[in-house]
Amino acid sequence: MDAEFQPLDYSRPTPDEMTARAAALYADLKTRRTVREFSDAPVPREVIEHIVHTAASAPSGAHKQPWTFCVVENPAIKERIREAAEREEYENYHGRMSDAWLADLEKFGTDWQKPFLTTAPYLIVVFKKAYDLDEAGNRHKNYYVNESVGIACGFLIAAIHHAGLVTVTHTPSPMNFLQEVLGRPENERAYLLLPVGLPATGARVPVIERKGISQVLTWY
Ligand code: IYR
Repeated sequence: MDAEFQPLDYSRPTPDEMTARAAALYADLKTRRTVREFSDAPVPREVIEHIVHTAASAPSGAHKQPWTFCVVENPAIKERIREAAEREEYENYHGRMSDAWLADLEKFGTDWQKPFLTTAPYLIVVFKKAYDLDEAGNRHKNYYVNESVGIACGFLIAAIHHAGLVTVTHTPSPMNFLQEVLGRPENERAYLLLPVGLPATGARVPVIERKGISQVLTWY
């Protein structure tokens, strides 16, 4: 069977337009900060829907779109997620993480307590699908699942920032409890947990520096 193609929907920018657009996106995204102090102020569902739609527009291996975005707004479910995450994080901070790791985290002031899991109006739990399950229960392989879902999460974080919201890329470890709490099917594995909302009034962030362009870019 022949593949079906259509013309690319595209308009070519001038070099000046390209430069201006690239610079404008950098100017916006460089102000993004990971925030751990959230306001409980409500955020329209519609905003979250656009953000998730943006994430789901990411490229993926063989266009399998191997992801599910679960948005939790129910306070009782947020509470259960917080309890389970804090139980795991307590163990992480009291023995499972190396001294070097704990030292690397010192400047972020993190600990096992995760109040943002109940304060933020939404928790977006991203699941990766190692394979797809059809109605008959047959497995269909997905490709480059980690790369695909990682790229989608990059889109997601950029979209959250662009909307004027904040998040923290939370990776409770292990995070299989999320599959259980949310009753996800067997082919889904939790990948990232992103609380989303407005920053708390007076929220503070650690003083950090990003690498300069010459430290991250090498021309050949
Ligand atoms: N998952 C833990 C620990 C943690 C690990 C890294 I790497 C960080 O950049 C931040 C935290 C936690 O969420 O506290």
